[in-house]
Amino acid sequence: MNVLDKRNNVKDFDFDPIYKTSYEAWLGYRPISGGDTEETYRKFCGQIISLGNTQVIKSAMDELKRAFQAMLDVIPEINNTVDTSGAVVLGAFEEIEAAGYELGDTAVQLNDDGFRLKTVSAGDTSQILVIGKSDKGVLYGTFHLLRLMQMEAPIDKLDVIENPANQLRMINEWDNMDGSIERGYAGRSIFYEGNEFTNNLGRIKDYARLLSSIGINAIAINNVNVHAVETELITKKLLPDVKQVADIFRAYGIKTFLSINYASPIQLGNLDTADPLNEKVREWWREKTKEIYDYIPDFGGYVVKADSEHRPGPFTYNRNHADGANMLAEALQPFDGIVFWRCFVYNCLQDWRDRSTDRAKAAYDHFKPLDGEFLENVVLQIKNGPMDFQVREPVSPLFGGLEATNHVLEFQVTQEYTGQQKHLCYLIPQWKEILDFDTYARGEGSTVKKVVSGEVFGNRYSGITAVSNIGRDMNWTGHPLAQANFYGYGRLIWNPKLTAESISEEWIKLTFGTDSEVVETISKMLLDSWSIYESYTAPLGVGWMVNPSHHYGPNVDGYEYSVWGTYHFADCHGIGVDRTVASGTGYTAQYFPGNAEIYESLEKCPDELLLFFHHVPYTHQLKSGETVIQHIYNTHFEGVERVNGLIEQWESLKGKIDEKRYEDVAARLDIQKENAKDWRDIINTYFYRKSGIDDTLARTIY
Ligand code: GCV
Repeated sequence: MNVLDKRNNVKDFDFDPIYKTSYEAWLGYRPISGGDTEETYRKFCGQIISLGNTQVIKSAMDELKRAFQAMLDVIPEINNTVDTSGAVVLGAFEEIEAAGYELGDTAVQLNDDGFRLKTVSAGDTSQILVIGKSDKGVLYGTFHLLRLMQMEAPIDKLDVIENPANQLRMINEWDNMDGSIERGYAGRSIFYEGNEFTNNLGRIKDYARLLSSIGINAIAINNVNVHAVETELITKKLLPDVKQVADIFRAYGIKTFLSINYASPIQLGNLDTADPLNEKVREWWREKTKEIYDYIPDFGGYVVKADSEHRPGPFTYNRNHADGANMLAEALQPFDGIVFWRCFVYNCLQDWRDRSTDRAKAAYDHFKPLDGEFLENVVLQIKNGPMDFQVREPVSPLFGGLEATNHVLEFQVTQEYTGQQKHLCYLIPQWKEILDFDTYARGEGSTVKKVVSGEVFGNRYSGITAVSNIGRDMNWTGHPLAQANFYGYGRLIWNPKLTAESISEEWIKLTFGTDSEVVETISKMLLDSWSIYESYTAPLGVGWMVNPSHHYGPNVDGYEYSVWGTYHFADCHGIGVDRTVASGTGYTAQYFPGNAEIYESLEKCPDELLLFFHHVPYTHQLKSGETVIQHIYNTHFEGVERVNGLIEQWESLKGKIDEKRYEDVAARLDIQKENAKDWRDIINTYFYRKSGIDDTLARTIY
């Protein structure tokens, strides 16, 4: 089938069978392998009893039908009244209880998006109840059930209750309407082309299925850098298209948000100001917001990047971020909408000669003083680290620091600084470290995961968002194994207690099947990959060292003498950024004492962050016993060897993976190897020349 989009001539769905496994990702629904498992499954799958009739429940039903047909070759009967024969029964708590099932205290055990899966048996027949607190819970429960079935888990005595830890579970698209994606590494946008919507509704629906299968419930469909054309997304010209997309996402329990241009009152409203305290500006936003809700009654709200990287914002009018965010929040408030206001605010026109300005301090310096001044429907959006999604950086001190303001954490699934989906870099272990980090905000145990889930401060709105890694490539993510980051992101933010190991195992079984050699090999590759990537790129937490602008590949001084505030300060004696209170920029003081003391101290600072916090001589001895310079040489030589190891592991799976995905991964690993060699040789040579210190193992350095 080859459907060409009428408007933009964009291929919607080029389902050459060769792409089938790549495209279907973890929702491939392979046939069940037979035996007892299949026997048990057949007892349930002949009938779906749907006790609710919302769009979301219909989506759950469609998914079950699709899956049962593919996994068991059964077309289930659909009913909406209860009988006693085998079935999967779908419904919200009240609906299932009203149908006569005994559910005990299920209702109190479920939070808004939670669900319970329960097998009830009577005589020879059994039914599986998929009970949601709401219809969204039913959908999430359905996907959970299908996950268990695809992994061939027993379901004859199920009694599972799942509640998401985070209530806002969001994804941010950085798609532009010209069809490009800022920091996108998987082809062009599925949403836009040629400054119009693509009308690739089938593709967008499949994206919605993938998102809801991992529990995502909110999406911002355009880049936070809102250019001229995208500014018009909130006008009559484009709102009908936005509505069409929002309709698709709604059926999967996902709310649609738009990134907006802070200067819209000037650019769209012909006002001469966007001053947040100007009554005409406020009125303009109220009217505009009302107009959006006329099209999309459950519109989520706005995402705003203001006063950051040349985007307009309240600073132009000598107002602060609370003034700007509150103005929008007030307009959204009658509709229960929220505004995500990003904290990625720093001076991007810094003078590299000025050692007193520290980009890492900026977000906290801007937002901590405003804590408590934001309206309740303002949600500050904070990147996981103080810089910008580096392979290694500390956790942003705003987590724990903000006590009286709703906020979410922002991850980057797209691999801007972690190999751009050419390198294998499974990010779940990194995100787990971040979520497990203890902020000490309310004493020991105030981990980031508890802060962002609202547990520590009791926030009304809280959760996690992330920059998407998908595009129009038939496998969604460019690198077939980068699907694991997309999948893992959703699973982890639903339940941050899941281990990286269990998430990878689940993803592999769903995506490639349950063969133990395949599962073990890919799992090992994934779990090692972040550390491998780190080993051959910027050392010891110093960050960057990438080519300017596109950020791919090594360039040690790429940003050293530039305006962006990202420096390593290497000279012939040493390297690193002194961020101590004692002698540096004072950044360490932004943490609670439990962390501040560790980061401030050269002795206590963990090796992996040493150069983020301290400037040290190349001969400084790490806790590992190596000197800094020898560590640099060793890790960079080892890094390339470890990439060779990845290649060998993958080659051991030849014949066990379908050819298309096998070849796609093999090709990416070759690229990774060549690029890792560049990193190794450029970094080692640079530091050898700077320091004049030989490698103790006398390996080749140029
Ligand atoms: C969308 C980094 C990226 C930019 C991105 C920005 C942001 O600077 O390189 O592409 O812009 O972060 O998060 O706003």
